[in-house]
Amino acid sequence: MRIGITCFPGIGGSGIVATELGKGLAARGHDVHFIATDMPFRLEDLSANLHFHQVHLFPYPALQHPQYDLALASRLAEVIAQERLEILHVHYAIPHAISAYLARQICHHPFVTVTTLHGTDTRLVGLDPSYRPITRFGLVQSDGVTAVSQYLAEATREDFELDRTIDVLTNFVDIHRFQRRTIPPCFRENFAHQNERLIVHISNLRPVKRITDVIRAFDRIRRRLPARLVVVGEGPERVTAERLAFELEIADRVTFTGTMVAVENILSVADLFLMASEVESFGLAALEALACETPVVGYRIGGVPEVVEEGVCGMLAPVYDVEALGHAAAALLEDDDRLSAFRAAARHRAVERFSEDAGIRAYEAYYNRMLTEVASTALVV
Ligand code: GMT
Repeated sequence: MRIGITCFPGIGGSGIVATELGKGLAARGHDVHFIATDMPFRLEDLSANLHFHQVHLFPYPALQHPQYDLALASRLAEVIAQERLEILHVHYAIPHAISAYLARQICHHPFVTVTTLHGTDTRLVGLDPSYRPITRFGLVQSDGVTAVSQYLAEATREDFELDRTIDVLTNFVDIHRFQRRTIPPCFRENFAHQNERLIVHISNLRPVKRITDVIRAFDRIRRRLPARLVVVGEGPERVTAERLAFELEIADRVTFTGTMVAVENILSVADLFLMASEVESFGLAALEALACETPVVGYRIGGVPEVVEEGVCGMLAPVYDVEALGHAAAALLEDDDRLSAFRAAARHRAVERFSEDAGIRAYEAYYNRMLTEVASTALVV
């Protein structure tokens, strides 16, 4: 198949999923074209059937704001016609589903559009009154709409009063890259002593991740057992979180690393992955942790219970209950037998339910289904 993929290229779950999908499809012989403003993060290499087409924004003072959606639509129409793409798969409904719609109006070459919802696109940004009508329109116009969890599919249908189908195609993880590796002991010693539990949090440190709850929960954990916390990622809440660690007099026990590209290394030496998101349609970082045999403790929200099997490979607490979050984590870390059972179950869950191979095959099947359905609708019309 000849497939176009559009995503936000920066570090973020939706871009990572889109990139891994594109790489996997290319490895299976499909001709894949990324169309984005920059080379997506994690798209390290291009090849004979893995291409990148840049979207250029023309800044002009009279326009006031860069017209990303329009520039993207123009570029999509060009690339689709030039490469004779059969499928255009956009990740993140807003504005990508609209740009895809516009590209179809411009381009004479027929193609099928697929929009994958990642969460904040329809649950947060797209629901704002300033964007709701256009987001709904984009969802209605897309030939196929998929969501990364059951929760997200149901919530989006409800929020936008849609009677169309939203198929669930869950995120997946590269179980070869994300597995517990043997790492030289000096790496772990950077963050914790041998007798201390090592807790890891990875996110883009946005308000929705409630990083201060992570710090407060860790404060409760370290009162019960020797432990250290590593916070990986960059974002607007970092300064507040650092200040809180200082106020709680635990700054010497918390390391902020900034962005780390090879997160599988820190996950390989971690005892626990701690998160406190108040909204999470899936939780890709949690899945990467599970794949590395690192149990997850977080709030029971959104799609997280679909990823983290409670009481088997992780523990979930009521949202905003920092006390319960800290207690669940500490109780697990205090129990060696339970912790090792959880570790084995974590890897098993990632491999059995969310392997990249199965995930890519699911999208392949979905594209084929869409091509057939759209072709038969065109015949009926
Ligand atoms: O919230 C983020 O970390 C970024 C965001 C994105 O779009 O890049 O993540 C969303 O998509 C990820 C991939 O499908 C999901 O794993 C995250 O749960 C989702 N974030 C939220 O729903 C807040």
